[in-house]
Amino acid sequence: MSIADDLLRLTNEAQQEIAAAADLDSLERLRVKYLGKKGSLSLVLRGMGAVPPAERPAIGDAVNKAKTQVEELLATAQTKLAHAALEAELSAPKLDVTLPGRAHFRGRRHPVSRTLDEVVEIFARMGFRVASGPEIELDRYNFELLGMPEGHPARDMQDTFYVDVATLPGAPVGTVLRTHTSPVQIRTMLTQKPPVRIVCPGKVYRCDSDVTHTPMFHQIECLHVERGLTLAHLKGTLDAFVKAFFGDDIRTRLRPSYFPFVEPGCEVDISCVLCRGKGCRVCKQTGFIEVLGAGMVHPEVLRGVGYDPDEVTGYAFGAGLDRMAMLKYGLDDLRVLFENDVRLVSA
Ligand code: FA5
Repeated sequence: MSIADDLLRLTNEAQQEIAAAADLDSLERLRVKYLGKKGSLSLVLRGMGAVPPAERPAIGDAVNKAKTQVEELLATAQTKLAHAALEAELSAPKLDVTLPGRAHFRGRRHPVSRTLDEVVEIFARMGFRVASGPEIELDRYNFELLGMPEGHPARDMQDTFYVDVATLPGAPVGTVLRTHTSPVQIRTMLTQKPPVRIVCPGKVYRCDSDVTHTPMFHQIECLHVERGLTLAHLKGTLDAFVKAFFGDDIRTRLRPSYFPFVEPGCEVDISCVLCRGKGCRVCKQTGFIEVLGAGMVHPEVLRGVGYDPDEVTGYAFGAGLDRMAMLKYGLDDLRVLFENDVRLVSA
């Protein structure tokens, strides 16, 4: 068989295979098969040694023509297949409306921050101003001026963290992490003449840890000193606050209790916000839950800050904001508020 016959056979074969190629990859394999270095058409040239020199130019010419012909066939097929691939991609459905939607997480403020803001707003509407004091407090303000001198048993109920003055140069002896927000009462009254009407929200610290106690927690202190205030003003303010925060059907109950800086003193219970007073596991079937300590400011405390207890009287209370957040948001363990659970801050 002559070289010319070989060329004719090869180009026919290439034409058929290229026409049948289903995709661009198959086409590339055919390009290598016919035009590659070791491809069929290149191999034809290797047989040139046996061709008489006079015929070689004509044969070379024929091989080049065959190569050009195969190249053109490949280029045409490639354009056709690329176009078809693009068409297929464009017409394939891109939007699958049956897929479940992707949730977008939005943040929101921590339950304790929300509770704090809401409580402050309620008191602002009742005419109370916001006061603040340091979290690292003097023993004198945290205990002594509140009727708890050194050795007083009531100090044990608020076992605290004492600051080691050796590691804090300049700190006076008797520096503590405040155990309650009540020292802000003292600081305010020492710098202000009556009438006084303040609330003070903030962090406090105690050596405590169980389902309803954490070593760091938040309180809001309320102090009102003016002429003619009685326990009825305390009860009325508490009622208004609790109803505004938990709902109109929530009742308050005062139980006698002891705090050295008030006389009389009381614990304040509210009807259980979960069972609305019917009795449940959280309120231990009593229908009530304790939320704060309160009382009439002790005459000795008033004297200690330079006020005349015959002129003015006052009421005060300190509520646990974390407990209130726990009740409002239905949490059953106080500690989850401080364990960085992102669900608490996702909307
Ligand atoms: C006091 O701290 C008083 N200073 C309150 C007070 C103010 C009484 C003014 C009279 C006049 P008590 O120790 O009961 O009181 O704490 C008040 C509230 O803080 C409690 O009712 C409770 O809600 C919350 N609380 C106390 N300890 C913790 C704790 N470890 N973790 C979370 N909340 C706490």
